[in-house]
Amino acid sequence: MNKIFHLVFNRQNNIKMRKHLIKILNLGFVLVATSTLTLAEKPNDKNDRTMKEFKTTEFPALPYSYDALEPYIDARTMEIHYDRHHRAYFNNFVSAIKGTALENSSIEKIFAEVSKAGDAVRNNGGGFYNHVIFWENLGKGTSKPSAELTEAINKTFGSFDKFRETFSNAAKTRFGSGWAWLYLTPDKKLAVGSTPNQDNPLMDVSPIKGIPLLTIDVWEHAYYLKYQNKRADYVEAFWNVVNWDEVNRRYAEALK
Ligand code: MN3
Repeated sequence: MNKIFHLVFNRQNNIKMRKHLIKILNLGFVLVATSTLTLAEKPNDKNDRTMKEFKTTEFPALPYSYDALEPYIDARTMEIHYDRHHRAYFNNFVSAIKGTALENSSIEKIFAEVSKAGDAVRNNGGGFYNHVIFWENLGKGTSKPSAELTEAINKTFGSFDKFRETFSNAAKTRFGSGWAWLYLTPDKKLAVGSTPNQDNPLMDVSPIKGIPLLTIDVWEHAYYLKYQNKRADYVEAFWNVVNWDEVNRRYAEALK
């Protein structure tokens, strides 16, 4: 089913069609899944669509082809990153929570108490979730920050350029492996920060806390084939392939 999804996706680069398909396919997955990962959906979940994706043992499809983000992110890197690294986190996360009470928990709840769940859940759950956010906030096109997001960015950072510089610095200066984030704090303010390894702002172990809006993976596996040690060049290239439509959607949903 994933393959069909992927094929249709490539032909129909259409957000509405995509959302519709996700709904239909998720229903299908839930019905056919032999052991469903019941990351439960509550009526007031902040990110309904994402939560639905997490209700299945199916590894989520990449929302575009491997070469879609060329030349900024090369096809070989995308293939290895998605099909090996991300898939391994997904499989290990499923194994880590199988047969435990966490199977019946939402991913947000798991992260909110991840310190109790142990390193396998923290590292693989984060590795699974962070990449889903990352793939979705990448894309090629002419999308822009919405008027609401632009206003909030200007208010918080002074200008879009200042925000971009702050976010890029967070990505460039994260020592070792990790992620940089634009996120919405619990008091509904924009903030930029970074996390080590596969941690994210939803986790109780994270010093930065909030709802992720935009992220960049700064593990070497995300850029080494094309950029080698030049993380700064990869971070600069990233701005050419930000899917602002998705960031706008996440922002609007996080504000609710
Ligand atoms: Mn990665």
